[in-house]
Order: sequence, then structure tokens, then C-alpha cells
Amino acid sequence: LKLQSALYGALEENALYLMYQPKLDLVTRKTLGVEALLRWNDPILGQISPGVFIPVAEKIGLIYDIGLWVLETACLQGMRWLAEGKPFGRIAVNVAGQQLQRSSFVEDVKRILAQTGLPATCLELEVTESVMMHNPDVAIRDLKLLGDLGIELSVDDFGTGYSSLNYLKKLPIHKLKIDQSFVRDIPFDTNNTAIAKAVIALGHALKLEIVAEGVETQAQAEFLTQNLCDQAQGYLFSRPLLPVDVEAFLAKA
Ligand code: G
Ligand code: G
Ligand code: MN
Ligand code: NA
Repeated sequence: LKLQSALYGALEENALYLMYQPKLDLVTRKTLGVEALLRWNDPILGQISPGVFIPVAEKIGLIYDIGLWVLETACLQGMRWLAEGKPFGRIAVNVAGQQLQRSSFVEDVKRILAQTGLPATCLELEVTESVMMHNPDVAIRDLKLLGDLGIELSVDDFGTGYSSLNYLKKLPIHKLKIDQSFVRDIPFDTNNTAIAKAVIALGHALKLEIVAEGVETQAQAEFLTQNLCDQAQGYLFSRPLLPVDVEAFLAKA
């Protein structure tokens, strides 16, 4: 309850901020983009993890407004980097299922792109399989509209949700992100090794790019590269960074 009331204040009081984690091409090791990750530093409660407060924001119906703030802040940051001649590839923003269910979402994305000036081709949206749980036809239609603008679309945490392959083949998406729970202990965990290979094969068969999340070791990166995974993200390459540190990372990459 304390968390709920503090969260209402967080949006107004500048207690939310974004960190950005690079995503790299596994072969060239070039940075292809950065994922915006929401952080909350409450003056009284301290640092609260999004794994804790995002479910609360969903429960109290605040996720839509928080999501718009995240999108606008990320687009403004992207524009700043473009203006400063610091090419970052695409900026990826996480979208909660409840955001996509709102009928105004596509218009809100268009408006924020227009207001900030960020080209749609510099934006990526990460959705989870849960977008298909309610009204899949609407989700498919809206994702198609967003994709037609030039936005890249990824399925986040792939393999942890409930979506059937029947839905997956209908989703107008470009990328699958293998959830970090399946990347853990590769190449030693034989189940995860098999799952990672299978997801890469499935994704490629559907003409999707594959991104591995939570890559922490060289052995994981080597295994994923050998098995033709396209991109990776994780502490091996970089932790989530403040904008100034992203600039340093891009400069030395
Ligand atoms: O950054 P971290 O690993 O602590 O994130 C924990 C969870 O919070 C992840 O599932 C991540 O996708 C989610 N998350 C982080 N930032 C955002 C955001 O801006 N919007 C939404 N909906 N989820 C986010
Ligand atoms: O659900 P989503 O994939 O958006 O969540 C990303 C979360 O994973 C972020 O909270 C980020 O801090 C975390 N993360 C990113 N890289 C790694 C990593 O290499 N190891 C672990 N354990 N967590 C990571
Ligand atoms: Mn994500
Ligand atoms: Na994920």
C-alpha cells in the first residue's frame, strides 16, 4: 500500500529515470541498439526494482501513464544522441500488455514520435507473449500498424509466456528475445542448450532475428554465436548504463 501511494508521486516528482543497456551483433560485436530500462529511486523507500513496482503499476492502472513517460523520455534521449552525432542504432522500449490493449496506444506512439522528432526507424518496441492473451486480433492489428510506421517489434521473454505457435506465426514481429532463464548455464545446462538451439531454429524458420538476453559469460556468447543467434545483451557486454556512460560505451565500441 505504501508502494502504491509512493508510485503515484514518483511520476510527478522526477523519481523515475531510465538506464540503457546495449544490444550487440554477436558476430561483429557492434552495438545495434540500447534497451531503455525503468528505474525508481524513491526519496524514502530508496531504490525499488521494476520487477517489484511494475506489477504494482499494472494492478493500480498506472502502467499506461508510466509507459507513456518511458516512451517519451527514451525518444527524447534518442533525439539528443542523434543531434549530438552519437548513433545508437535503435532505442528499445518495453511495452506492458495493458498498454497495447488500450485503444489509444498506436495514436499515442505516433504523437510521441511526432512531438519528439525521433524517426520511427530509430525505435523498437518489446512486447511480451501476454499481449495475445486478451483480444489477439486487436493486438495483431495494432502491432501491424506500428510495424508499418517503421518501428521494429520484438517479443520479449520468449518462452516464458502462454502464447501458442499458432499466435506466434500470426504476430507481425521482427525479433524474438530468448528469455535469460534459458540462457543461464549454457552450454552446461543441457535443457537450456537444447531450448536455445530450438528457439533459434524456430525463429529463423519464421524469418525472425534472435536476441539472447542475460549473456554473462564468454562461453555463453561463443555457444550462441556458433548456433547462429543474431544478437545478444547482457553483463558480459554491458550492464544497463546512464546516458553519459552509453556515450562512452558507443565511443569506444
Ligand atoms: O531492468 P530489470 O531487469 O530490473 O527489469 C525487470 C523487469 O522490468 C523486466 O521484466 C523488464 O522487462 C521490466 N521493465 C523494465 N523497464 C520497463 C519499462 O519501462 N516498462 C515495462 N513495462 N517493463 C519494464
Ligand atoms: O524482461 P526484460 O528482458 O526487459 O528484462 C531485462 C532485465 O534483465 C533488466 O532488468 C536487466 O537489468 C536484466 N539483465 C540484463 N542483462 C543481464 C545479465 O546479463 N544478467 C542478469 N542476471 N540480468 C540481466
Ligand atoms: Mn525487455
Ligand atoms: Na526479457
